[in-house]
Amino acid sequence: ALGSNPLYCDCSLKWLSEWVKLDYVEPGIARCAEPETMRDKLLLSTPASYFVCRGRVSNDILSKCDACYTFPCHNDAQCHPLPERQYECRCTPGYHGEHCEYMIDACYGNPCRHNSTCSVLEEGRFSCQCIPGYTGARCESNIDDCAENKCQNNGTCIDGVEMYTCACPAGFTGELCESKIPFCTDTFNPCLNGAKCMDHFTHYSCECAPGFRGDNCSENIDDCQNHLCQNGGICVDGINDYVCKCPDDFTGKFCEGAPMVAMMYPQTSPCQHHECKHGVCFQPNPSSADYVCKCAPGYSGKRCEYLTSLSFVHNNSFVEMEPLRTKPEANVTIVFSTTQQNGILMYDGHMEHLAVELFNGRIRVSYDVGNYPVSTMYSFEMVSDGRYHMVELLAINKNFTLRVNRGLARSIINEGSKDFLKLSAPMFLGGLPQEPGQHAFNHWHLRNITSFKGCMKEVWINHKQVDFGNAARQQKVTPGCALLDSEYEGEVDDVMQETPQIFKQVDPCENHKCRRGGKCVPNSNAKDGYTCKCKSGSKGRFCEQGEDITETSDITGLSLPDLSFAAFTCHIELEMVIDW
Ligand SMILES: [Ca+2]
Ligand SMILES: [Ca+2]
Repeated sequence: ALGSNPLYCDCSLKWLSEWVKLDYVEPGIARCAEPETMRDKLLLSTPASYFVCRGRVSNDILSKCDACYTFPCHNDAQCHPLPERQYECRCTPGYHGEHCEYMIDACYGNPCRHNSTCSVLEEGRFSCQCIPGYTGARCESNIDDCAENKCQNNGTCIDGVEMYTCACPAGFTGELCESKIPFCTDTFNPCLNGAKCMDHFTHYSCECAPGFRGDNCSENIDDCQNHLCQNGGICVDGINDYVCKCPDDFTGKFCEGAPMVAMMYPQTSPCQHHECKHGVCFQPNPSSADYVCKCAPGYSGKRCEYLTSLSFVHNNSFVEMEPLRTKPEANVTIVFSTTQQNGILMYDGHMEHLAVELFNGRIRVSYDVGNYPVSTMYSFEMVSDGRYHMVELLAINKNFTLRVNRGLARSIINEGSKDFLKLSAPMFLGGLPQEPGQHAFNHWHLRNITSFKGCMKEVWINHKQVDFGNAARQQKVTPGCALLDSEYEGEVDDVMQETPQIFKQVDPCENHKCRRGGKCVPNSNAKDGYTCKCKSGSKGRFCEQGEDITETSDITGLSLPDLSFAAFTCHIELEMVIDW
């Protein structure tokens, strides 16, 4: 209805007023809302003469029905009304803009950069009034605020607009890079799970607690990867450990204790109270009281109580042992397997040292009892083929002897006034912790400080097999050689039964035919695999020609005693190789 509209009762509504009164079309609620003088007056009862214009009518009212009424277009532009009280200005040549208010001149489209203001100078010319921070004819240049910057600690200045910022080098922060990031303090220690945070000035690193890994040691290593849970036991990962959740009545750490045992065998069954520490009890003959322990990978001994094989699985794996005893001699034998070309096998010392590592697939030894310069040697044998190799190391005073795969022994002598290697630092196998590792690397004791990656099947130190269970520290190692065993299964079986057998090499001088005291010298190019070095007065392939001389008994053939390495070295002439 008409009455519900707010009516603007200006002077042009006289017709409406009259029309309403004529036929009572609108019963009476239609009233004026505007202008103020007419407010609330009823259309029906207000005399028609009130709805007549008095004085000048404002443009607002006049333009209500004609958007162009007020001539909004400038510079002689034509105005065209559009629906909904809109309009359009059609500019005369030379002008532009919504209302044709701008001249098309040298500043058209603003040639000045960076929001600066363009001013027309004369025909075809203009000038730019730059906003602060810019310069140049078109304000195109950002003024170099870095000319006198105050960035500290080698921070890089980045130019801005009337300002600059400093890009800080690693380890620094602050507007001017004035503050050192306080690594490893309470406010900045991202290392998790009990890891040790280390401040390296420009960055930090985390030395994870056993069982964790990741940059910030956030990841709990899945210890169930090679679990030993049996009989359907479910492995539950822990921290550097796991537990087996056994089904039914199975018992034992690995659920190896079957409920059947109790039923099948009398209470006296030896496996009821077995003493297998890291293994499973096995009764070969049910009628007998004997039992054997079937050891978990890496463990050996009658009760599987010794941890004798270890896999080094990470490039910072290592095992820490007590310092190597070097008097009267130090004798270390390592049986290992790896496919890596480089890696630390063992290290002991600080300045004086014994370092043994893999370097480009060979064994490298660095030996320094304190007599400058250091003595080094490399094995002839290549050992990074994934097969098992034995390296025997013998340090007697200044002499160091290396033998690989029971082949030829070779020695170096660290000649000088110092008599023997005095060691007080822990001996490390397979790798080194960060700090001694860096020291050894910086002093060229090692060519590479990455850990040995592979398996040490057996380690003997001074004629005693190493039980890694007694190691002072183990980092990122796992029991056994499981990873390698799957790859070289048959071979490993041989090794497990008769370790020395696989190292047996045919010695070319065994049963040699050198006569008249001639010395047998292995020579792979010779027909017999050796040549005879004849004593003066004799000659020939086997020194068989010449004057009759008495053969001496001390130059017999080289039979290799298997057990004593020391004895072995006495029997052959050591080839001295000094590696400068
Ligand atoms: Ca600037
Ligand atoms: Ca875990």
